[in-house]
Amino acid sequence: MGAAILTKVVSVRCSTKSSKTNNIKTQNNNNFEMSSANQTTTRRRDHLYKVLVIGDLATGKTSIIKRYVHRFFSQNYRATIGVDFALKVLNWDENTVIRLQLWDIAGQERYGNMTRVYFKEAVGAFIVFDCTRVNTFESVKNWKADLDSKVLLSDGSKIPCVLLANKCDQPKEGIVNNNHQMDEYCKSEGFSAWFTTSAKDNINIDEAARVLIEKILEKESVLNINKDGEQFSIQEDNQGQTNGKKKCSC
Ligand SMILES: Nc1nc2c(ncn2[C@@H]2O[C@H](COP(=O)(O)OP(=O)(O)OP(=O)(O)O)[C@@H](O)[C@H]2O)c(=O)[nH]1
Ligand SMILES: [Mg+2]
Repeated sequence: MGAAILTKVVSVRCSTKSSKTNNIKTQNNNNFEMSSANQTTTRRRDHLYKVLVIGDLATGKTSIIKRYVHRFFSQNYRATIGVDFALKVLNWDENTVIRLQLWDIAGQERYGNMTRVYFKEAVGAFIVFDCTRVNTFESVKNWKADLDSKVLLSDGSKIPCVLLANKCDQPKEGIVNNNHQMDEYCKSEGFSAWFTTSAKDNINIDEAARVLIEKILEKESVLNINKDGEQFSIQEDNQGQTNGKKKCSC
């Protein structure tokens, strides 16, 4: 099995800076106490979030990930087989690093047939359709239902999911042309948000990811993550750290 294995998901590192002049150490019953005067404690937080990218064949899932992670686009179509992985590292704010482990799941997997292993510990998802092909929009409901039936947060709520209407650099077909109808659709189907995107022209991909991360952060207390340690690590096989070309055999 060549899949990257997520072992721990949250890391909190603490560093304490204290003033040399006012820092007094006293010994008390064999314990050292530090003066709290003039100390500032910085909690540095690293989050690793598993995010699924699903949707019909050739809707642009891999292209969106390549654009987001590698700032690269290719017209050539090579269907994903199984699942690929990519890691996007973001300095979210001065104390927070966010690592998005993107699971690029082949459209060939088909909703309903996807193994539950893909969903394990996922905390967010993108569902992608091709706005030039209405049939790929019609599948969105099924992808969403499959997602919601296989993964829930610890409070029983659905994981945040953002809908992407990709290839918006081309003429669009169907209700994606009507913002109001799309808003209503997303509300009724339980999407956190929707965006028209273009991997080709780099439209709205960073924005969509930012909204998904914000929604994940709002749910932080109920995420499906292993919090029994203070460090996380991604164990990968010997092929690099940020872009897995590995196929999950699970
Ligand atoms: N015009 C245009 N073409 C795109 C865009 N995104 C992807 N494509 C093209 O659409 C085709 C399919 O893209 P992929 O990213 O491989 O699609 P996928 O969803 O990963 O496909 P599977 O792995 O088979 O599920 C490729 O030829 C891409 O170049 C886009 O935003 N605009
Ligand atoms: Mg692909």
